[in-house]
Amino acid sequence: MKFFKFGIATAVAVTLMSGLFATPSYADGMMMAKDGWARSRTASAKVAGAFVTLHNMGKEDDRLIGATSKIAKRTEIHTTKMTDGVMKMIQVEEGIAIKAGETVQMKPGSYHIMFMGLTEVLAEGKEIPVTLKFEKAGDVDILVSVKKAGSMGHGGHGGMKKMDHGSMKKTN
Ligand SMILES: [Cu+2]
Repeated sequence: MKFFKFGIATAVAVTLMSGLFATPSYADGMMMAKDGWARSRTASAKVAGAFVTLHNMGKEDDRLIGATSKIAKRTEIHTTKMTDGVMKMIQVEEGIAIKAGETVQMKPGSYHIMFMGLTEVLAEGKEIPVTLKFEKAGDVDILVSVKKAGSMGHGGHGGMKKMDHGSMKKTN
């Protein structure tokens, strides 16, 4: 229903906005997903993370509630949390909230799409189709580009976090 109501405005907005980004954008209704990427993995890898930037162009808050893909047995939405000095990945059961007009950027060390039980090799240069499921916007199909292992995204912007391991001091 939303699609018909906002269809033309959305199409115009997407056309205008898509020119601003170097990589393709995908829009369905009021949710835009762009810059989907993942690190390449070796053939023996069982899991992999993927990252995408979500922009809610609508007037209503929305929520990413799940994802599906054909390259893994299960696709989950995860976040990374520091617990007792250990980085742990946790499935976000409640999904990721994207408020009206706001942007959420998934990145290493934070929110990510997790492929569990890979059935395909994530080789550099591959484009992986993933369907994102939103509470209100419904299904949004995206393509995740597989980049060289160790890649932190577009020249490191957004993904780079200060790692202080080198300067850590033991006090005891
Ligand atoms: Cu994960």
